[in-house]
Amino acid sequence: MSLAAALAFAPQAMAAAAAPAPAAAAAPAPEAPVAATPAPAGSAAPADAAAAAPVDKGSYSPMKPVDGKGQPVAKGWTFQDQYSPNGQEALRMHDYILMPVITVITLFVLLLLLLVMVRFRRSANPVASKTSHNTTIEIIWTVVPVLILVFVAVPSIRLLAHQYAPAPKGALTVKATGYQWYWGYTYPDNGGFEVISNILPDAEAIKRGEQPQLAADNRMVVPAGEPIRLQTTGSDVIHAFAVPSLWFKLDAVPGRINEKVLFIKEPGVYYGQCSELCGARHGYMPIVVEALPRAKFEEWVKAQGGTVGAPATATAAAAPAKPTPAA
Ligand SMILES: [Cu+2]
Repeated sequence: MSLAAALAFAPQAMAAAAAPAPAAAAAPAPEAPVAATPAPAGSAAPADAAAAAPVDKGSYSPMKPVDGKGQPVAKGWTFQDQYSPNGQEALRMHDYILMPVITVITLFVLLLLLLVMVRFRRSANPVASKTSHNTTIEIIWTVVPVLILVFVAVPSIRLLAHQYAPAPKGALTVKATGYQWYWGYTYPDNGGFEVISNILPDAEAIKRGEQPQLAADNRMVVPAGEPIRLQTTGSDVIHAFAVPSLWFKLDAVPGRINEKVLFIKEPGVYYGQCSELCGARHGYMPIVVEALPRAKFEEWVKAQGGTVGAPATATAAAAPAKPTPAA
């Protein structure tokens, strides 16, 4: 039960974190050199990323987000709509298994409590019973909870297994690197270029029709409808790559690569945030994933100066082609 509960509640906490930031936080911290232009000011940015930055505007323009899709909604109190198979499975489990079970048990216990308080209060029941054992009821209250736990464990373990299924051979690899305090997205299968992604100032985000605090100057663009091998790492401290509407959350740890399959069912813009307290501007390194049809994704890759169609061999070996910031 605790396993399933942990699975179900972690993203909920994220959804809460994604809720509108307090007004006080609305203004970007003054000392932060957030790059408003595509070319990041951060000196930590690898040189080749800066070279790849001048984007060919003719072939790609950022997709407009759809209200309520891939982002928090005003007064939202439950999970965001899910756009990955795992997310949909998990949401079904939450809605149709966990919540009903929790509700029924809670009401049942409340009922028993009320019954005891009313029927067995001292004035109504002056002489207390001395009964201390009842085999039948003891068997029932042992067996029934066991059955409930088994009933919950089956879909829970199945979901867990789906979430950790490895990426199929030939899946596109994308590496998300957490920096203090922005994200870098590397495409080892497409020439190894890196896109640096900084938060947009609130005014600019609103101008572009995006939610303030969640918009970024450059997005992690990926193809929709296919499994992506998403790897995460950190260059300085631990960050976490998390997108609630894609049921995706994975720590980005310096010195190691974490890996999980990201499958986005349909094109769209999906927003997330760094979800591991990583320092002063932890709250200002949003994640924006843009899923495009395969052909449009390839256009975007070419506009970044990347390559398309090369055999996806030696993808792992492609990663260390340039010095990794992680010591
Ligand atoms: Cu972070």
